[in-house]
Amino acid sequence: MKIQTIQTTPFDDQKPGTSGLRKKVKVFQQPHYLENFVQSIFDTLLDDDGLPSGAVLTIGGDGRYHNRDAIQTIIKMAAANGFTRVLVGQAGILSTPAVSHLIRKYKTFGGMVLSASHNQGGVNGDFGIKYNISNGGPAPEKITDTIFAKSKVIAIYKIAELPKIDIDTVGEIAFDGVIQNTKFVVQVINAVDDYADLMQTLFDFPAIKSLLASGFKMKFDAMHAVTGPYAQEIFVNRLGAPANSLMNCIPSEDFGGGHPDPNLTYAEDLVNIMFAGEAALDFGAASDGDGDRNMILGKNFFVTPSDSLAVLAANATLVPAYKQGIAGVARSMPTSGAADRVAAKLNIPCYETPTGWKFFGNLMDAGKVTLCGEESFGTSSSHVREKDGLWAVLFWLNILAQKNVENGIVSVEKILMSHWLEYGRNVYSRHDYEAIPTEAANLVIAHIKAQFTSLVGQSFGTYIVKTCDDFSYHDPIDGSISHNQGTRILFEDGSRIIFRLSGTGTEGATLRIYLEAFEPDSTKHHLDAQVALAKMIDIALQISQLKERTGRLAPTVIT
Ligand code: G16
Repeated sequence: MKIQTIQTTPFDDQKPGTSGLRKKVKVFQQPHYLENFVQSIFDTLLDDDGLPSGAVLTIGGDGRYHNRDAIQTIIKMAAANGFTRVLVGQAGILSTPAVSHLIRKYKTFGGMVLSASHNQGGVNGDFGIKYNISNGGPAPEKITDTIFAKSKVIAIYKIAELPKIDIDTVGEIAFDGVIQNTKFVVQVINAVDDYADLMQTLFDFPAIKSLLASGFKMKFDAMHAVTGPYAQEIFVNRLGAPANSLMNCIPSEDFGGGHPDPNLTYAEDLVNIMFAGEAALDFGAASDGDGDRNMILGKNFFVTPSDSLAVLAANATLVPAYKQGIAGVARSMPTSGAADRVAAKLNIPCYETPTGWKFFGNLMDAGKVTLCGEESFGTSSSHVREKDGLWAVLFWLNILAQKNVENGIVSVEKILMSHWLEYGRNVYSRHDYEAIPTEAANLVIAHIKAQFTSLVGQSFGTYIVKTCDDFSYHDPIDGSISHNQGTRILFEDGSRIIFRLSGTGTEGATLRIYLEAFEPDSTKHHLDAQVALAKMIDIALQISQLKERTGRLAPTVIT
């Protein structure tokens, strides 16, 4: 195998965001753009102790436009940079949690995930790339900072001269290695089986199978994205759900022209099915582009991701994998405190981390937490080191199956109502203002911060501001500190308003407002969150002057 060393010049915009590098496809298609970033990753890995002999790299993506081309390039660069084997998902497809599982199961050195997650795909859409370390989780900030630093000074990249590789046929293709008498092997693996097997070890498949056979009706929406084949194997082939329990399950390069973000706005078709009054089904769920997010719906009922985490934690012992109990829970700072209440009752720790799954890795590796969750539709456990959409769906089905056996038909809504009766309700909503000019968004944040001192002690109706700050996280395991992780207005009664700029968008800035108020009174638990939070929403707009400063009169997405 011949290795080419190609001269290149740096791009100045390769700073990884909340989850890897995400840009428009057209940006990634510029000559050397992808190669520079991949080489910067490899240079970062080679910096430490170098690659161990026999290092294997897992590669897979969500099947979006540019996935196949990028995979061919990464395979050749992996060969040139000292990997001896790559594991590639068939057709280049692997969900993010499946990559995490494969890294862990086959002890590969790391993995490349090609995805812009919930962002739109297609030739005019987004592409992304993320490196995962040997624990299966996203590279921590220490590594992503180094990758960015390398990308700013890169002068060459290395790429092997290899023919176009067939990634559609399961099997192995061996090439002569860089060093004499060695081989470089491309191993194309079935994308679904290992992951489906893992799920079967965690959950009570016979109980879920009985539930689905009992007339309980569900619909899973893969949003034309990566989980389609996984859902077919798990729900239909292994759990016996009828084929019409699935929708949009054939992955497409542009996600059917849609936005593969499982929320109340972009999963509209599923939402219409689940909010069809009497005709609505018992259970609905959706996942995103790369399969790590999940949305859970009951009959005419939406479960916020924050509540979902709390319900999973409270009911974990109903699931075989967690029947001995959970070690602890972690949630991102903007996620509601519902899980904290469960943790307190279970007498287990609850950690508050910045937004981004990478912050959970250390806690899970140290055995401090079992379940983690984020308000951004992410929930998972230490079975992998990523959030896991289908895992969350199966967890809910397992809980429902178990409660049905014990009590007859128990709806998702009933589970939430009993949960709130026991713990109180952390009423929660997130308002997103997408694609606003970056400068205007920065000015809104600066305007809020300028009021940090004057706001303290101010009353807004019955709400009195207790403190304002920028959230910082001190990692209890490695001691690292992450600053500027969200601007918080905290009220005397525990209510919160948080402002944060998204780290995953590719167009202008997305400003997120997170709103939370605690409601102990069960006669008010049925209230719509927008109604219950109306005063908080007013306060957020008043403090931020968002309408005046951006000209936006309403959020793009409300969850
Ligand atoms: C990514 C991260 C999540 C994080 C989310 C926040 O999600 O993996 O851990 O919560 O971004 O996004 P933002 O910075 O836009 O608020 P995903 O599903 O896009 O990989």
